[in-house]
Amino acid sequence: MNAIIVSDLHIGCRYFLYQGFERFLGNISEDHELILNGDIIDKPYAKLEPPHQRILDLIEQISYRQRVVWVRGNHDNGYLPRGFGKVHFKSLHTIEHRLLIAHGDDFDEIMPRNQAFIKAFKLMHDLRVKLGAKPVHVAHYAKRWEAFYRVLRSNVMMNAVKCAMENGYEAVTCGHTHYSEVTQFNGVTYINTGAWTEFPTFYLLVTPEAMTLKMVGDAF
Ligand SMILES: [Mn+2]
Repeated sequence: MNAIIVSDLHIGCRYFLYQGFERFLGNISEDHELILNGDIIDKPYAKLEPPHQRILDLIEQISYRQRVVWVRGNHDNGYLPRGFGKVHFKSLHTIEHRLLIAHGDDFDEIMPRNQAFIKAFKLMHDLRVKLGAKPVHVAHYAKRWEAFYRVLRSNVMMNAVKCAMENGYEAVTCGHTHYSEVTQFNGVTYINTGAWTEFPTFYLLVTPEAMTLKMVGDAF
């Protein structure tokens, strides 16, 4: 079976790269399952600008011609629009025993326990932008805090790998950290598909032979 997996679109967020994503959707083969691995909507039920709403409409249209699975993330948990095409909403997804697909927030022991810090951090970031710094998504800014970011990333990776091992999966893919990477840990392949809020953007291509993290380039 063939599948295309993306995560962390954050539709509705000002940093969502909707133009690139619209081109990307237009190039997806019909014989591929499209898997949206969490944080697809930034804020459920917020009114969307027309170009962002158009992406949701396109996803709905695609669901009538090929299978679309939406794995919930921490931003879109509980987002179940009525009559949203044939989109399947799930909290976890799998491809045979090859790949476990989870957004990654369940593996994150750092962020939920540091809400006060995260709140202060977001506030500092907002103020920076108001004072004239180049606006970027807060996760993009957080990457400058390398030590903190490394702890966050490896925490998600290690718990994801542990879960994959315990349940007999060869590989696991997550989003959540907004940091694309492929690593091997304890014999399990961990693939993070990054986010569509900053360049470059990525998708995971699954074919019967291979799983490949691809950068979205000129082909899209
Ligand atoms: Mn996210």
